Order: sequence, then structure tokens, then C-alpha cells
Amino acid sequence: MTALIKNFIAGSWIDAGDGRRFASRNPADTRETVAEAPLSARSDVNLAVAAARAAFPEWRLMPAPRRGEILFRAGELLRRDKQRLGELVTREMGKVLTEGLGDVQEAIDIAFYMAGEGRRLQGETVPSELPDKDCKSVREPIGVVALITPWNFPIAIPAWKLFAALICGNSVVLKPSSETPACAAALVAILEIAGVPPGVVNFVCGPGEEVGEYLSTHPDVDAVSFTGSFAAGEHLERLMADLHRPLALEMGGKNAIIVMDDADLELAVEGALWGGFGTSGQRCTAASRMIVHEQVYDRFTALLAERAERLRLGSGLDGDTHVGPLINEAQGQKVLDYIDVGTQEGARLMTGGFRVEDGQLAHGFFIAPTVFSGVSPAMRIAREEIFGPVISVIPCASLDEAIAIANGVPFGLSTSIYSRDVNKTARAERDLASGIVYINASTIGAEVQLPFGGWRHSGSGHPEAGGRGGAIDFFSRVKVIYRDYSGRLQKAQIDK
Ligand code: UN1
Repeated sequence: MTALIKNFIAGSWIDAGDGRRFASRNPADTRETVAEAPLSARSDVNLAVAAARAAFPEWRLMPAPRRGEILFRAGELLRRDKQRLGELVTREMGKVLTEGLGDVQEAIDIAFYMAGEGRRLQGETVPSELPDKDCKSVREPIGVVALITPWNFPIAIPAWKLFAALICGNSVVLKPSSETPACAAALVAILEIAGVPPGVVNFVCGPGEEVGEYLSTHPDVDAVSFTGSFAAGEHLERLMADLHRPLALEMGGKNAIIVMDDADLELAVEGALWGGFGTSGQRCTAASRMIVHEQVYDRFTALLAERAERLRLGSGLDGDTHVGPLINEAQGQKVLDYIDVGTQEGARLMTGGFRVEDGQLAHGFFIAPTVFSGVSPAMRIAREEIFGPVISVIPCASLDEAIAIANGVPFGLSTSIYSRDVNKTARAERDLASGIVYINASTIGAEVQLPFGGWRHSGSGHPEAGGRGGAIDFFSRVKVIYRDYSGRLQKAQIDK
């Protein structure tokens, strides 16, 4: 059944002004159209931004705990509808159902977390250096924020951004990936039912180059939060610099798992399979490099290849499936091109490396889980983000070398180490240059109550989600207030 998606502007669901549409398809079977969504034009974006601007003054003044109550209701509705939404994630994006449900669970978690933030949103109160004067800082919203979200977490990532922006008192325009408009629309519909006032959340569909870029650079937008590729993020960074506009970026990764010679190898292989092939490798936190101590290299690689071979490909709605399809033909082709590059660079293909087209699988783009061994850190498959089910196993001779290899790429999102030696893991914790580090766990599994963000080419230093230094910092501005009740002219510093 094809869903008919509309834009959501000023509290009404409406078509694009010129009535044009595009389709989102089930990546496991592209014969199925999941949704038709508006192919918006600049005029639609103008309406959405104007609606957000008009709604801002009242929303800004609604007490944050009351905004939190709306998010709390959204969390409850998401929980009620978890199964339906999880299935929609799987149909529109392709990840297996357990992961589709996890995508929705992450939205539920962030809804409740941010709802609670409505009763915190701390500033500081500190003593003044002068008598009869007090000093405090408060958080204020920025204004109208543009949220541009990817397809790989089609509910969780819009939820991360929306709920953080809303609790701080911003009004928003959300532009989701054109691969997954139905998932984003479902989330917006939940916010509508939860009681977000008209105009506070607006939603426009359309291509990134046209609609997303126009929205981000719109003169009446105050800040932009984007998750997507490094190339697109870097391009936005230049545009935002000219506009002097705050920009939060979450981009790619080339995440590594270090496996030391004292590691629990079984556990490390499980972590590699989950990190490398979960979501068909289409996560910014996907583990695409294994850096393995030479003492256990052959055993680890053989075990990994053998287990990878056993993973079943198929529709994510089928309970037997371990690995779903790639999001589309272009992404699948890109992954196959990288597999060619790896072979040409002299890496050894241990398993996989091809598209699987048997039976039903011919209607999607499925790639057999792929493992390369004998990879050196200089190879492109060890440096560039592939965003597919491809793992490169790199040998190392020591912890220091492993850390140097892990840190030796431009990305820095998530890194992990498997070792039973607490001293080694403590050094890795200290020296790994990435926003997230896991000990004896894979590179994925971030929780919402701590910041989620990458270093260097992985992010702009404005992480998503909660905790000190998390998304609240980006979506609010700090205002410092000095109140002098002495009744005379007092001068800081000079009165000393
Ligand atoms: C992403 O990879 O794009 O830790 C987001 C995780 C998830 C979020 C990932 N909680 O993998």
C-alpha cells in the first residue's frame, strides 16, 4: 500500500505548491512504492520558514516544562506505535525489523530524555565579585532552526534533532532524506497529535541539493543541524560561514575495532559482525576496520570470514534475515566499486565481494557481507567511508601501533578495543581520537543520555543527544544576566 505523504506547514498537511511528487521505494523490493511525497520547491520552503517564524514568539515563551509534557506525550505515542513504525522503517529503509524497532526505541528514549530536560535546562548562578549584585546565565532558544536528516536512521535521527530543538524553545523546519519521507512524516504526525502548536514543527520534502540547501541558506533561518555525508557537510560549512550561521554537523566515520592478542576472540568476532554488517554497514558508527594483533590475526580473520558467510540476506521483514539491502542502486554500485578498489590495491578477499541476485533478492541491491584481509592502513578501503557491508582487517604488532592506525584517518566518530588487560584498555580510552570509545563492545550502541558526536571530519563539535556538551548546547544560546541592586554605579575589575 502506497502512503500519500504531504508537507506539514503551519499545522496543515499540504501538497507541494505545484503538485509535483516523488516516490520512496522498498529497498528490499523496489517494485513496491512505500510512499509518494511532495517534490517541494523554494516557494514551499518559504511558507514553512514563515510559519516557523510566526510560531516562534509564543513557543519560546511557553514554559519549558510544558514543552516537555508535549514531548512526553510524543514518547508515549511512539511507544504505543512502536511496532507499526518499526515495520515502516524496515519497509522504507531496509534495515532488519529488530533494528527498525531499535530505531523507534531510540526516538522514544530521546523523547523521554528531552521531556525531562524541560525541567532542567540549567544555567549557572555564581557569586558576584561586587556587593549587592548577582550573576546568572540562562538558556534561550536560537529561533527558527533547519533540520536536515539522513535515511539510515529515518526516525531516530529526526527525533534526536527535533526533540532537542523543541525543548529549547526553537521552532523548526525538518527536511528528511528523499529515501525515507514516510518515516519522517510519521514522526511529525505524532508530534502533531502530542499537541505541538501549529507552525512550531514544519516539514518539507524534496532533494537535498535543491530544497535542503535553499532551506539552510534561507535568510530567515537562524541555525542548521545536518547529518549526512562529509562532502555535503563540508559544502554546508562553507555556506554557513558566509552567513555566520551556527551549524551542527554529523558526518561520516571510518570506525575501527582493535583486537588485542589477549582478547576474547569469540566476543570480538561477534562485535565485528554486528558493527560491520548490522544495517548492512550503513551507519556512521559502522565498524569498517578491524585492527588485529598479529598473534591472533589468522584465527580472527578466518573466524570472521566463516561467520560472515553464514549471514542470511533478505527482506528485513523476514525474521530469518540478518542483513538487509543497500538503500539504493547508486549506493550498492558505490560499494561494489570499493570492493574492486580493494582487490586492485592487493587486499585479499576472504568472503563476499559480490551482489546477490537470487530469486527475490534480484529486486533489491544486496551485497554479500565482505571481508578483506591483508589490508594496509594506506589503502583506500582502509581510509574512506564505504557505507556498506565491507570489513577491512589490518594487522598490527602492538597496542601503540593499533592506536596509531585507528587515529590515522580523517574521521573520528567511534572506536572500540577488545582486550582483557585493563591497563591496555585504559590507555586506549585515553589515546583514541574519537568522540565515542567502547571497551569490549562493538562501535555501535550509543545511548541517548550522553552526547553523540564525532571529531575532525566526523563532526563539527556540536554533538547530538543528551548530557553535558550535548544537543542542548547547540539548540540554545547562553545569556548572562548581571543584576545590580546596590543603587550606585559599581564597576567590575575597576573597583578593586
Ligand atoms: C548512526 O550511525 O548514524 O550507536 C547513528 C548507534 C546508534 C546511533 C547510530 N545508537 O549506532
